[in-house]
Amino acid sequence: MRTPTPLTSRAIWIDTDIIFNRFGGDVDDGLALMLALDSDRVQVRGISLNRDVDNGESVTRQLLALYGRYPIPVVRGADDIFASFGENSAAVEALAAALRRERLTIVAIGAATNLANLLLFHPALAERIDEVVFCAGRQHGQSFLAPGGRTIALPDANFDNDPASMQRVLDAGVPVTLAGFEAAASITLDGNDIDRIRRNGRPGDRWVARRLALWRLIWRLGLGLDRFIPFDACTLGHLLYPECFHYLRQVPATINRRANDARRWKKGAEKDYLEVGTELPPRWRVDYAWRIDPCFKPLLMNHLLGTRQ
Ligand SMILES: [Ca+2]
Repeated sequence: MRTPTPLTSRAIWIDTDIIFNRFGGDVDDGLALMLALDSDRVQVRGISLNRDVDNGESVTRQLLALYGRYPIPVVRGADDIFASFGENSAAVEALAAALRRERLTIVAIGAATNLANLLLFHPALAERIDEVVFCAGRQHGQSFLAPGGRTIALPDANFDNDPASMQRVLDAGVPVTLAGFEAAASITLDGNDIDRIRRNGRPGDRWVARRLALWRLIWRLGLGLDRFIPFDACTLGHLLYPECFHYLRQVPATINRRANDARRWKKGAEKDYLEVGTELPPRWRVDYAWRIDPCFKPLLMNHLLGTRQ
């Protein structure tokens, strides 16, 4: 039986490489999950995991126990995203079953490995996907520099970790929105935001604030910034508050290869870049989010504090 949903609610599936509880691991998947759980604009039909799925499952269940409002299945996918294309998984089969029940929007905030496997084993289900939104991609020639921080180019991690799978998803002709670094860099969370969560009073809030404070410390040490960009939460935000986002619609997208600007994170003199630009050959066409207006930040904070409207 389906869960009753408000008329305005959109059925989504989240595919994530959540870490959240490990020092040195990005907290943004956890923030994206908190945002999704608190919003009435989406109903999360399932969460599939990729990369270090043991820890991912444990911390996802922890967050669901603290902030979930309805039951959500959590299923394990590719543990080793670098070598798992062609392997079926519980995640692939659960997502396939969910797509047979209803059309879904997929929020892909990890590598595209699970989605590529879905389309390999169940290619006919591509047409049941309304949209995939990825935290990935850039405008042609951009480097990922955090505004105000040291000039250290950050990686396009979800693309860099499994470019072939991203390519397979794009080749399948599924409608794709890229809401990655450039858009997310409009928004940061700072010490005041973390303090608000710490003082918020729900059972998990102090733990969440501690995780965010440690992640902020890593940004201070690494990039010289006392705040951080909540990437994946912004990717999810595109579905909730598109009115706060600016887009290039149906812009040509392709993969280009050139000198590797993020060698701290990915080996090799050269690497592939997933790029959009009106001047590029239209190998694919995607919607590309490039800026988020300030209206999104208080909305995001309201959801993280559980004061949703
Ligand atoms: Ca992620």
